[in-house]
Amino acid sequence: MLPACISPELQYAISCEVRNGLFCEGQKTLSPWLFYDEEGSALFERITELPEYYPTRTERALFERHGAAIIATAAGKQRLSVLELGAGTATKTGILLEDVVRRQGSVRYIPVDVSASALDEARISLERRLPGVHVHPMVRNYVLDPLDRPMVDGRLLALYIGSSVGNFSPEEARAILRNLASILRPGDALLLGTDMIKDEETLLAAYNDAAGVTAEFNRNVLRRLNREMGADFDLAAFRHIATWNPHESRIEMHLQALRRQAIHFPSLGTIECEAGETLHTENSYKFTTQSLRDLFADTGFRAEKQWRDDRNWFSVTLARL
Ligand code: AVJ
Repeated sequence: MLPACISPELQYAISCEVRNGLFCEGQKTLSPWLFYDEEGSALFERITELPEYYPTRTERALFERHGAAIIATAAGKQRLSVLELGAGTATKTGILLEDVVRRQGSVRYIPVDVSASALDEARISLERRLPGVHVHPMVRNYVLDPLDRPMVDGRLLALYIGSSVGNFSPEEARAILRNLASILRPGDALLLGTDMIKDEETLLAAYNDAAGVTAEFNRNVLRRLNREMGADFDLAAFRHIATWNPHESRIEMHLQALRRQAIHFPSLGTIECEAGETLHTENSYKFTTQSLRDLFADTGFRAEKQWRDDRNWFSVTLARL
């Protein structure tokens, strides 16, 4: 493996996460944005194609069926530019951008993501497939570095889809939407995609796939810390766990130490993990009609129109200030 080539800013952000999350008393945690290095982004793409992982295909079907209506509602009689938080490879977004191009001939698209490799893929594939789409990627952690309003004419449509908001606690989600609200102007819109609470078996299967891709995705964060911080995690000494926490309405992913072990970080020191102790690597919050309503109400948005599949598994809401 080649030595990591990452910016000093990224190196510093990763180091802060490790210091705060692993060199602490109590539950050890790592933030989910750490999953998305080049390998992690590729593993996530594989997750979206798994039979058990219903969110991506359910949301895609909503875009295929209602994309024209979603874009017509967002645009009114104005021209649209599109900003996307956590765009990744923007595979589903292409469906909506195609609807925008059909209406207005071309569109300025600003995808924001922590993964430069995912954004490269987004730009290359979108510009090849949809010549009217002009892509201006921004490599950025939208939580650590709040957004500025991009230079656009006409209305801005902010996409926050794929239930990415589910990675954040109710308080953090509110902070993110308030920050987004601060860069929107009257007439602009937010399209929020949220995974809904459903039977536990379906939820658990989506994060415990039979092929073990989610387990690899989860463990990849350790490989990243080995590569980018020179840590010495033994990946085989941790197992993937996903559980449903009904009190918090969230799936939790953890990495559980199979034996007592010490992990060394050359720049930070050594941590100890007891046998059975877990590193909490992700929360994926699931929503109800009411919790979604509260989220909008608390952040100054008003839901204008909502699209759901017939099982009510996923919902896409267009909201304005
Ligand atoms: C990208 C945050 C929406 O929570 O379902 C998929 C990430 N983690 N499988 C999700 C994920 C494990 C995903 N989000």
